[in-house]
Amino acid sequence: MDNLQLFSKKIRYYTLKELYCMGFGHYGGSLSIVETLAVLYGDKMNVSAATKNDPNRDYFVLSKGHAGPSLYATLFLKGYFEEDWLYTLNKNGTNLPSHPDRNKIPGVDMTTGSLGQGISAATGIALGNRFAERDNYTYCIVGDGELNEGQCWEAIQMAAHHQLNKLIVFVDDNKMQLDGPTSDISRTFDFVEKFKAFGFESERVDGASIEEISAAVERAKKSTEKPVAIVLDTIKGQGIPFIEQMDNNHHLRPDEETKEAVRLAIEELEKEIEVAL
Ligand SMILES: Cc1ncc(C[n+]2csc(CCOP(=O)(O)OP(=O)(O)O)c2C)c(N)n1
Ligand SMILES: [Mg+2]
Repeated sequence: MDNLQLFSKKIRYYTLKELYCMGFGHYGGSLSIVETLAVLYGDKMNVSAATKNDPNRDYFVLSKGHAGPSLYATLFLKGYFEEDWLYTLNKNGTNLPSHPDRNKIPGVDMTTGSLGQGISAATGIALGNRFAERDNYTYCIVGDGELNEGQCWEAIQMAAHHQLNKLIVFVDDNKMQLDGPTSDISRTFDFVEKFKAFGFESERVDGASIEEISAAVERAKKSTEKPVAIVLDTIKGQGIPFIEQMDNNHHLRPDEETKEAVRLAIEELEKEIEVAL
């Protein structure tokens, strides 16, 4: 197992542990971005706990803020805070509310949770970095359902207008939103074609493939005039088969039987990580 595969396994393991400990939470959308977080924080992004306030670092905005638990697992693994924080997820007095809070959490660049606003902030951050003549990248993850929000398309249009080639947006196209398939609720049509029509470079990759995501980021970094949208073909609940197969895994409050299945999945991941080390 290579380093990024192992890193993604650890992110998935700690994400499940956090949610298991809390007793409920956003399982589906946290799990579908694990491989992307592994590629970004394990390889592509110029970030570290030691340089968290350096304005020349890369920036990251989790626009689909309800996936906070997998970002927190990643930031813990990168040394931004201690493990015990993870098990206070969403509890009274916690530093880790269910959605990212930049005033509480080291390594979080933007407070998110109100869908549509994160991608707008990411566009502003990328524009600010351009004005400051910085050479850094701004990365953002939006959800497919989130892209129903009109505000997203204002930001996308503005990013293209300003030729923000150092803005790289990932669309977590897991085809599901809060209460059903995105295609039933408000059809998104072809994201790649839509982003291209708005003035972005865009391509679709397998969002479970670390190799494909890595290669897409490398191609994105070659863009000289256009921002880039990488559309991730993902599965809501990705990597945990019994969760993938649920009709609705957006927010789970597991009963005893499901809790036991989550516990076994955590145990399984722990074994796989031990074998790989
Ligand atoms: C402005 C706003 N409206 C509604 C919500 C409630 N909400 C939270 S998650 C979600 C569904 C988002 O779907 P998607 O972007 O596809 O997320 P994912 O499938 O990755 O979980 C909704 C409607 C919100 N957080 N913000
Ligand atoms: Mg979705």
